Amino acid sequence: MNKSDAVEWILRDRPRTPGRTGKAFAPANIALCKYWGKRDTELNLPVTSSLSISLGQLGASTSITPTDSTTDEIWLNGTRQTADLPFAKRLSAYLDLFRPTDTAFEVRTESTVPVAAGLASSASGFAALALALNESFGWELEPRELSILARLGSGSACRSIHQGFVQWHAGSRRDGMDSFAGRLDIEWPELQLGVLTVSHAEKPVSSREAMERTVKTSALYAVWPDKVSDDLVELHCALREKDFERLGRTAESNAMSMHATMMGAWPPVCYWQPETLATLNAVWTARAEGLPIYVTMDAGPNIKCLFLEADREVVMARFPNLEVVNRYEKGLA
Ligand code: 2P0
Repeated sequence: MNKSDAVEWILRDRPRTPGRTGKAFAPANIALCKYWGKRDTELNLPVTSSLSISLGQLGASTSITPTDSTTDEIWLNGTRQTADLPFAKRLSAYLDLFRPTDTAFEVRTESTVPVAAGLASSASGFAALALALNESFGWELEPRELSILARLGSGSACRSIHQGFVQWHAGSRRDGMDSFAGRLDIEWPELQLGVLTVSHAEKPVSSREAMERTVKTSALYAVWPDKVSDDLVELHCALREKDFERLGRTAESNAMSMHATMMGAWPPVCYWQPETLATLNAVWTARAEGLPIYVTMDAGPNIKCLFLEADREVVMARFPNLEVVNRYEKGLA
């Protein structure tokens, strides 16, 4: 099955002509248990389930309007993205899945994720686009179906359809119709998340490529699915019992294990820079001295910290560069 077949199935009884401008917002998300490795690269079907926190008002706002032009007109943060740029190419290719012949789109995306925070990702972008398309075409799809459509753009985008704590169920069907994300019925406003930015440099290897290389060549990948199964059980217990140390330990161990699998690939993938290790050591020292703070990392050199609201002042004093994400209000705190 390819992406077009999946779209045809989901939209089988839905309108196929866009009617009006569709507008939507979707949050960025950070995984506590990572998505790392695909069982189907065409449909972005993961080997394992994953679990994330969505970032409130940090994300992407997208509007989409059908036009009678011959080419898409794509804007990102007020700047026109010409058709040769990777951002425009990837977006237009996604729109090809939905467009009737002779239809182009004007797409305007504003990202409220500060680039400096090192959180920029395709997840909120494709989730916002799927939601905006739903409005423009008048599909009235369920969140589960929207999550599947967002996944076809980028795997982790399926989690950005929801706020709060979100689980992406890996599913086992070859057509991916059971691989979608759902919101967990858990609130934990005291749980805080902040970013320590080590570098803004573009990543040397895309996460897509790194994932594929890891699955194909890393002997360590064989243990990853079992590690994820254990960590998901731990995370669910920690979330249910609001056990911060259990949550932090599991999330940190999960992220470190993911990086270990990619370092074991050939050629090795290492996103860490010298400052990454220095920052990790600073966090580990603070923790050894009694500060409850844990880290998670994605496919890049930057470090995301987990801590509790009660420790916010001490954490900020120790890490003045920490950019705290306020999941319940607009922007960075
Ligand atoms: C995650 N990452 O769970 C993991 C952790 C990066 C490290 O999801 O190829 O951009 O578009 O499905 O979603 C980044 O991968 O990859 C990602 P594609 P995506 O957040």
